[in-house]
Formats: sequence, structure tokens, C-alpha cells
Amino acid sequence: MAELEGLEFGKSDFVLLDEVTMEQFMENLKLRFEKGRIYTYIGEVVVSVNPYRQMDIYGKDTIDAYRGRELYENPPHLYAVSDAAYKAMKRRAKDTCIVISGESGAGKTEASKYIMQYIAAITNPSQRAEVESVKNVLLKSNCVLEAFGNAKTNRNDNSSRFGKYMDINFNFNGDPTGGHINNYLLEKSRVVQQQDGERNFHSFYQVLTSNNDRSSHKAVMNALGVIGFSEEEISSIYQILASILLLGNIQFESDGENVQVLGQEAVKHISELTSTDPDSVTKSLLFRTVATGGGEVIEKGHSEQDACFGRDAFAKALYERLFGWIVSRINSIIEVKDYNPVLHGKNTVIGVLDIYGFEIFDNNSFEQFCINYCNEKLQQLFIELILQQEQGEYQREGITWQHIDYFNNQIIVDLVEQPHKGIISILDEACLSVGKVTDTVCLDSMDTKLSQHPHYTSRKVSSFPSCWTDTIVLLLLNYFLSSPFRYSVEGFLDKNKDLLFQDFKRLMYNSSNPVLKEMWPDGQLSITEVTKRPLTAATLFKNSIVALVDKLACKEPYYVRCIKPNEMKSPVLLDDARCQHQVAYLGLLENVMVRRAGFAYRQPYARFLQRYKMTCEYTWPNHLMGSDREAVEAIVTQHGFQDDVAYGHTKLFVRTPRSLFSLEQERAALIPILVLFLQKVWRGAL
Ligand code: AD9
Ligand code: MG
Repeated sequence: MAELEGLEFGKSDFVLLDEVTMEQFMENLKLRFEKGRIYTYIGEVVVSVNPYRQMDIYGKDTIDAYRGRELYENPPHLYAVSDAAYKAMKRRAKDTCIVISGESGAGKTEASKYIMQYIAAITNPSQRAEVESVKNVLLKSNCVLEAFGNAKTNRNDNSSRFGKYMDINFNFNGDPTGGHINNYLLEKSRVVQQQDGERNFHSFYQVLTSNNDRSSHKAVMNALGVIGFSEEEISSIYQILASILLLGNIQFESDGENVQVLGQEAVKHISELTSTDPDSVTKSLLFRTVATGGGEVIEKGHSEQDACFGRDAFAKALYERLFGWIVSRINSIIEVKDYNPVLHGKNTVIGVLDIYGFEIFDNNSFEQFCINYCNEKLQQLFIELILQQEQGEYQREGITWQHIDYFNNQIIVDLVEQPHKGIISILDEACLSVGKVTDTVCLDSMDTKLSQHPHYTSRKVSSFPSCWTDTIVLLLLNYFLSSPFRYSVEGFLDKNKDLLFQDFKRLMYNSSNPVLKEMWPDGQLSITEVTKRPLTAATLFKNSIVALVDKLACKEPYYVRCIKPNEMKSPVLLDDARCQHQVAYLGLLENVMVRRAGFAYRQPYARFLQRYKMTCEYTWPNHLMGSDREAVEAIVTQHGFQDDVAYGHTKLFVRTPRSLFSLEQERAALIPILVLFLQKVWRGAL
């Protein structure tokens, strides 16, 4: 078992701070970071600081030290919460989930991989082949999803550009039997446009360029094979990637009346790669089929601008569908088959959520709006579940509990998602209305409907610095943030409509490549059958996040809150202001307060006794009391903090951490004496 940390490493749980202030929180965070202690608890929540260096804390020895242990038996670690989630799932048949949050580059994806590796390492001790194969697919899926869903950004060289929630299913033995991945809002605009210094998705470079990318390509090919993609499927994937690259070579030329494709070679290659007819490719790039009011179907030539828009939308959609198809193909391979609950017992689940954290750039667009809305929902769930959990535990243990107030960000969530009045509704209305509605007109409509809302303001409603352009909405999203979020509404309507001409869908559906055809089932609809009011991007995203929150809410949650220490990817710098900001918007101080408002610590009587029995004459060397609870009462009374505790049915609850702290100190002082004593006993000197 790993040694517990000494006091020189700071407090391993923020609940033990003398006072809950930002200053003390930061002091402890900094001290621990400097000493290489990147994990610290708030109760059962793990706060993790990205070390930006390889740490020797994930090996087999460490896994063994945490396996089957309680949280407080070892120094804080991801493995301890993974084990807690696993134990709850196995022993109590509870569905659990581990929610990992934090901003870009804070270490979420790395954490999710360590968690999965831990679960893989502690399961299937008998090495059954079918379980090993499920574990393999689950682990290898990360490599494939990262290749297609991650990209180098200015904040993170391996930034996930999609949200991921993975359920791992377990049988009654506690071994993985399968899983399911949900993906959220892939940032597909990156396919056609990247900010300075950023790259497209890794997958494009892996087939083309530098040594590093080439070796990753080998790993991806290997992973695809291990997961069970057929050769035909793998070559289709790379044919689609090549087609997207070639679409980027296509330009248009207009003589004022007609528009032509420049780049016939590219068209020819695309048609070969997608198994479609070259004339049909050209036609769908230049024309769109429209149904007139009288029910007639006509072909309308694109303007040069529309043709460019169509080409880009096609490239983005090809990539998005490819990504979605890869995920669903993995799902079909790892889905639990032939599970009979009567024969096999309850099928339990651990969910792991690695989703984008709050994003605040200088210029925030539709994607940031969606991502930040998602974080508001998760933040709300975090506060509700943490409190619910506390209250539930007190109730179960028969302890009286004083309800404490907390900020409920429902008001902000409502501002975004409420039917008719919320921002998404107003956006949708603008997208679906006939006639020319611009981003600015839509902003006017928001101003009219929302100007009275305490968390909404815009240029029309307040006065802002002149450097902020006309099309600015300012939303005071998130209570914890000292500075407000600004979004530029420019491009909101186009991104929300997410229009792709039906002609492209039909083109792909008519491909003679069955893999490609499968990705475009909606291509079989004729233009008159196509719904005139498709769900918008924001509404689809909202629906998926509501479903996600419902999924999480019915599970026992465990949290990992990741902090990015600095912008330079430095292993030695903890930037005070940057970290304070994250501590604030993750609501960590509030989390500590909630935890302390009740009983900061609780332990089953037997565990408490085991740990502290040597500090009391009635329990050491022999336990002279009747029950474990009575023995614990003797320890508490001898140390004089009987007014600071409550006795539950199975656990002792300690209100202020200081009581436990002094007990810990006494224990730490006694251990060397006891070791000496025991050595003497062993040597026969006593
Ligand atoms: V984003 O929202 O997807 O842009 P993440 O996922 O929060 O972001 P990621 O896990 O990708 O961040 O971590 C960023 C980089 O930090 C990694 O590529 C590693 O180089 C580094 N990192 C993060 N966690 C660890 C760790 N526990 N040990 C060593 C780490 N390096
Ligand atoms: Mg990530």
C-alpha cells in the first residue's frame, strides 16, 4: 500500500483548510503542485492539475495499491475515484458515472484514458478471452476517436473537438461486457477553416505528412483492425478523407451568368473515390433542385458564392457523417449482445464523460455558445447531485441535516433553452422564417424579447466599448465568473441552419460504395419529401445535452475537476490568476463549503477504528469495548471532540476537519514509535 502523504505536501483534502478562502485554496493547490502532488480531494471529488510532464504514478504498483481500497487509505488519485465508482457498481449494483470537466488543455482526455486503463487493469483476473477482447476494443477506440476528432489548437496540441460520453457495461462478476459511445457536437467548421497556428483534424495529416503523424497513422490502422473494421470499411474511410481534401482544391469561376468548376481533375478523382458519376458530382456542385410553390421541381444554378458555400458545407458534412459512422460502427461492435438479466444478473454501467469545458475566447461564436450552455447544464447537475447525495446520506444514516442555500443556475439555463422565450428558440424562429433574416435582425429580436432579463445584455441594451463590433450579444452566463461572456452573433444563423443541399445527399446515397451509401440514408428523399422545418443545430445539440443530463442524473456521480496551471504548457509554473479563475468558475470553493456545511468527514465505524485505534487506551493494543461503534465513541471522547460528531447507523460523521486533523497528527507521531516497538517484538527483544 502506498505511503500516505506527510504534511509537507499540503492538505490532501481542501475540506481540511483552516478557512475556506481563495487564498488558502490557492496556497494549498500551489504547494501540492510544486511538490508533484497533482491530485487533491474535495471529499470524493478529485481536483487535478495538469503536470505537463510524465509522472511516475500510473504504473502497475500504483494500480495494485489502489485496487479495492477506500479513498482515504491512499494519497488522492484518479485511481481512487475509479475504484470507488467500480466498487459502488460491483458491490451495490449501482450505475455510476465519472464526470471529467475543465477547460481546454486541463487534462480531461488524459484523465479519461487513465481511468479506463485502471478499470481494464483491475477487471477480468481470469483473463477470459471474450472479456479481454471487449477491453481491447474499448481501449483502442480512444486512438481512433482521437485521430478523427482531435486537432492541434492554440491551447492544446491534442485538443478534443467533440464531446464524448462512454458507457462501459459490466456483468455480475464485474467484468466489462461491452459499451456505448455518445459523441457531441463535432467542431466540423475546422474541416474548411482553422485559426492561425491551428491545424485541421489529425486524421488528414496522418495520411499525408510528418513522421509523428505517420507513426500515429500506423497505430490508427492497427486499432481499426483490432476493433473489427473490415478492409473495405477502412479503405472507404480513407477514400472519404481523400475526397474531402480534393474538395478543397475545387474553385469556381463565373462569367457573370454561368458558374463553372475549376479543377476537373479533382472532380474526376472525387467521383472515383466516392464511386459516383463525375457528371453528377459536377452537377451537384453547380445546381440545386428546388420545389416551386406549385409543386414543380426545377434545377437552379448556383451563384459563385452559393457554389463555394455548398462545397464547404459538403466537405464538413462528409467529415461529420464519417465521424458519426465510425462511432456507430464501434458501438455496433461493442454493444452488449445476448445479455439475459435472469441468467446473468443485473447489467451495470460505469459512464465516463470527457466533454469540452467552458470556452472563453476573444471572439466567441456559435460553437462556444453551445459548449458553454452545455457546461451550465453540467454545473447545475453537479450542484444538485452533490447536495442531493449529501442529503441522501444523512437521511439514510438517520442524521439531522440543515438545508443550505446554493446558487441555482437554472435561470441561465432557462435563458438559453426555454421554449418560445429562450435564445435557442429565438434563433430557430429566425432560421425558419421566410425572407431574408440576418444575424443583426435576429439580434434585434433577442433585444426586444430579452432586454429585461438579468443575465442578458447586448450592445443595443447597454453601452460597450467601441472596439466591440455591432453584432455582439453579451450574456452573463455563469454566476461564478467575474467577467461576462461575449458572443459575436455573426454567423450564428448559418451555423444554426446548417444547410446542406439535398443534391449532395442524393449524390452520396447513389454511391455504389455500400459503406458511403449507409452514411447518407436521407439522400433517398426527393426534394418534395424533404421536411421544410428540419431541427436546427442548436436544437439538436440541446436535445442531446438534455438526454445526456438525464442519463447522468440517474447514476451515482464521481467528479474529476481539471485545472490548467498555465498557458505555456510548463511543468513548473502555476499561474495564480489563471488558476483562480478556473477555481471560481468550477465552483470549487462552493463545493468545499457545501461539503463542510454538513459533516466534512464520514467513515464506517470499522474503518475508523482500524485507523485510529492506536490513539486510545481503550482500543489499543486490545479493543475492550463491545461494538465497533462503542469503540469509536471511546476514541472520540478520549480526544474531546464528542460535540463535533454525529453517530449514524453505520458511520461516524465529523463536522470540522480540525478534529480529524489532530487525530491524524497524533497517529502520525505514534507510527514511528509503534514501528520501533514492533521491530523489537519481532526480534524477540521484548
Ligand atoms: V481539450 O478540452 O480536449 O482541448 P483536455 O482534454 O482537457 O483538453 P488533454 O487531456 O488533452 O486536455 O491534456 C493536454 C496535454 O497535457 C496532454 O496532451 C499531455 O501532454 C498533458 N497532460 C495532461 N494530463 C497529463 C498527465 N496526467 N500527465 C502528463 C498530462 N501529462
Ligand atoms: Mg480532450
